[in-house]
Amino acid sequence: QVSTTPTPVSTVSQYACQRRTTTKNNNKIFTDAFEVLAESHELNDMEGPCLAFRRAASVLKSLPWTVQNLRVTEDLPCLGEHSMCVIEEILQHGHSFEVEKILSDERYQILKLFTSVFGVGPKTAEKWYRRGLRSFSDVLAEPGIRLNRMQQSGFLHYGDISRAVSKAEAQALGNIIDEAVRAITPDAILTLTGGFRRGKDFGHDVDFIVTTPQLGKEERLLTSVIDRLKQQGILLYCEYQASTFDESKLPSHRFEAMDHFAKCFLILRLEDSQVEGGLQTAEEDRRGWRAVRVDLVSPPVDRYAFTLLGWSGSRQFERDLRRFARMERRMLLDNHALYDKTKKEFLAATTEKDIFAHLGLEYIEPWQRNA
Ligand code: DCP
Ligand code: MG
Repeated sequence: QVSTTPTPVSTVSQYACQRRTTTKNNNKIFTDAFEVLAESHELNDMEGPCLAFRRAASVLKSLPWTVQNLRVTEDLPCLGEHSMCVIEEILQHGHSFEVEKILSDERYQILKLFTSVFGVGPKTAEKWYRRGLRSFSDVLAEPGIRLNRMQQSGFLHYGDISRAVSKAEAQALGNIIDEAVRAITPDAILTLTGGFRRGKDFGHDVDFIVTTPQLGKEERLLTSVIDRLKQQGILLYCEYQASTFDESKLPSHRFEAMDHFAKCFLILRLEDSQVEGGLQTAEEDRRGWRAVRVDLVSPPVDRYAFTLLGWSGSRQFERDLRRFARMERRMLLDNHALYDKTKKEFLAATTEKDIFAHLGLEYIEPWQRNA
């Protein structure tokens, strides 16, 4: 029996936006290892190696088959020497010693623990670690530390919001937001985005886009929705950021920079009775509710397609869309706009398909963007 590769590896693109990646991952054993390596480099502020491992993981996620020997990986893009060594270790021993070492490293474990709190990023985690703090009780007992409002809510609702949100819970939240939005603007547009739009069964939060068909009418929408959720007594936390969107500005080069549309980061109270099939755990069942992280973003309707594409993810898919636009098309793409540097003009779009067409890319469905 000759072992052949079902898909010719030479046809795999280096850009995630030219690959179709569903939630079915045939190479989880390798991609989990790469993600640990990426995270470890991220926590050590080493952006280059971090991105290299993220790209390697993303390529393997797109394969409709499982890597069974090192030879097939030689022709795949984005797999450097280091990644190949990790694959070889896993093929030989079933796990990678380098990854095991990171996972058992105290500093890695503590930084992961601290950054798992809503509002705590790598910088803060590092600061706490350097002060000698090693647990949540250390942090909460340390006299010199002043938690901001986001971090206070992060600790307060830690158990709830560190547990995954199910599809049924996302659906229930969709109904709540829909009711609130429609009470304010009956013809408003509400779209579920983020991981759930890509067909994921679980997420760390629920992301929605809200806007109005009439340009400019969206400006007051988000604050009205927030007021209504507050009146209903289900707003446990809210950070609202007003729009700083300037349509004359060129799309941003930096991926990690957030977009400038009005948005809010919320923690909402979700009642057991609102979820089909009920809440997840015994504790929540007893209590009758759980806390959930929800993000709302509100672009003007003429930017809806860019926002939808930008917030649907995955992060790796978004990174590569922008990299592809810049490197292959001399265009700048972000959540606000697409700009052609050769023609020196903005390219309008009303649907995601328009944006793919402007970029000369085959359309990739949301559930194929799990890169
Ligand atoms: N996003 C972005 N830039 C940021 C943050 C997010 O472009 N600085 C986009 C990409 C994400 C999407 O928004 O896919 C939603 O962000 P999440 O962090 O909620 O990611 P997901 O929804 O994909 O994952 P999860 O299931 O963990 O919520
Ligand atoms: Mg999300």
